Amino acid sequence: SSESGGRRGALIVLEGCDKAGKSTQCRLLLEALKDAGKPCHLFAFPDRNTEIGKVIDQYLKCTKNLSDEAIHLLFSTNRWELVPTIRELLLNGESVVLDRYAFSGVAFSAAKGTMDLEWCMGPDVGLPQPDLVFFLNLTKEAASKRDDFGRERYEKTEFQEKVKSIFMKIQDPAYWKVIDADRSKEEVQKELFQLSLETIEKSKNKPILKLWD
Ligand code: Z5A
Ligand code: MG
Repeated sequence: SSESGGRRGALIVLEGCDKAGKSTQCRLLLEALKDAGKPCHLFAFPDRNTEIGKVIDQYLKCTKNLSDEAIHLLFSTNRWELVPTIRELLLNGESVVLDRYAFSGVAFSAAKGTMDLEWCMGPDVGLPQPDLVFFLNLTKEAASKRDDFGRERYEKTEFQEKVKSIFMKIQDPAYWKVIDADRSKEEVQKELFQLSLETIEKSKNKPILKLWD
């Protein structure tokens, strides 16, 4: 658009271990970017508000059962339904912060052991590729101490360890940054904010690439 001078916003994703502080940091990052005069928007996956998101919510709360393949495809569809919105914002010069993305989709499904890694990546091939992924890394001891751990379907320590090993396998150094999340909220926030500002600057004139293409 004329307002952004043809420059696009950055796509910044927060991924990581369960209870690592992704949602907390997403909110803090959005506030800090806005205060710095950077237009930005926040979305979370799963987006539990759409029709598909409501089914995902029931699955996670164990009030509904679905086959491993079916829930995997719904998580992916739940991302694709937001792609036009995300692309439009980026092209208008607004940055987009995402609380989880396709990496969670692959890691949680592949950790079940019933679907191979390549099959799991398939449905998300071609999504907008992030300019930066923060992987919030938390030790399992620290994770189990955080509030709310263990309430939903996947929140078991052993399963979470498998998930983490798959995150490590699918990381791409082109945009992946591991962050020590076992620090205070403020310390983590400072690091994410600085790195995000640099990425917003660097991404301005780059095309939006396709994930895993
Ligand atoms: N899932 C999937 O299978 N496939 C997919 O494609 C996608 C997701 C997208 C629900 O996701 C589940 O869906 C998830 C993956 C699966 N299953 N698991 N596990 P979700 O994103 O809705 O999950 P959640 O319930 O929001 O939990 P979370 O995201 O793992 O938590 P978080 O966002 O990382 O943490 P938080 O809510 O910001 O913080 C947790 C607590 O720790 C809270 O009390 C904070 O105040 C506290 N906290 C935060 N930071 C700190 C620090 N630095 N120190 C101390 N305490 C802190
Ligand atoms: Mg969260």
